[in-house]
Amino acid sequence: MTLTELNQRFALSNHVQFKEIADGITIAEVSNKHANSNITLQGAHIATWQPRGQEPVIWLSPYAKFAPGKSIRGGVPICWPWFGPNATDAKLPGHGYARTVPWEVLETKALPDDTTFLRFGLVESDATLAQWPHTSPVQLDVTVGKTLRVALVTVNMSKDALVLGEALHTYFAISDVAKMKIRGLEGCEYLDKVGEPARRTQQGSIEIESEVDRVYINTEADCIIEDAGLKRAIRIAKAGSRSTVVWNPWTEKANKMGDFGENGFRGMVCVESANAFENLVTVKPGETHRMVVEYSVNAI
Ligand code: TA6
Repeated sequence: MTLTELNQRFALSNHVQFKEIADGITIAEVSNKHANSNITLQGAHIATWQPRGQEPVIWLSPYAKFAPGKSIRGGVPICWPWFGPNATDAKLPGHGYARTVPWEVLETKALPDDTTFLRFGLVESDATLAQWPHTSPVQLDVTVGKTLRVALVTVNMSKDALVLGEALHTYFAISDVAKMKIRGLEGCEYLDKVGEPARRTQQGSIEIESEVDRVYINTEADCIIEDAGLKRAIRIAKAGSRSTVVWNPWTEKANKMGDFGENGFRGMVCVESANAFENLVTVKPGETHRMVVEYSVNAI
């Protein structure tokens, strides 16, 4: 669909407009009385979300690349249909392909409370079927308001049960990593991926003073990022997700990645609502699986 057709079919005055921001990269620019958000059609990737009167809640690297087939550093990358390396083929892309392929807009609407609803569907192609030979349409429903609501919905239309890994790999903007703590995972078991993989139990809230890469398992509780610097708490409430990933690359890894900028890692933390490792989801033929996450912000 051309940009003109996209705007004719799906633009909504005072809510949604489509723009091309780089060669081959189109965004839905969402703006309503509650918040602003930009979502790229590639990856159905929420790049920004800023409720009115707030600093941005979602972190986007100033060095993020917007190019066909490339993942974006920051925002809400969708990891699907696997999380991390592919279990059987190391050549397949880490975190699946959903974040780097085109998605189409299926619906936009202004809701009565003046929030904005958008539905995206991943466009299946020979390239996606070569990596995941199953008929399993996946959609992303996004409601932009004072709260950001995101639902990743997978339908298994194939004859076999599917084993799915997934995450909303959300990057949060924080004042400084030294000034925040994460609550909600106290007492949970996690797989520690820094150094020799190990299994540990979380004691107290999470404070970050070096590289952190952890998959907390069997956890459905809300997480709260308490940011003393910005005097706000970001709440992450979820359903259909039993893992939570906490990640900050710290200096060396961030420098190697090349798209964080100097000390960029200090202003972000990923708290990812996921289904990974022993929490992979089995979706039976004909079944629908939903992972739904709501982000909100309160002053502290
Ligand atoms: O979710 C944490 C993680 O899996 C880390 O291991 C980390 O390297 C990362 O995601 C970022 O991955 P990416 O492929 O986006 O560079």
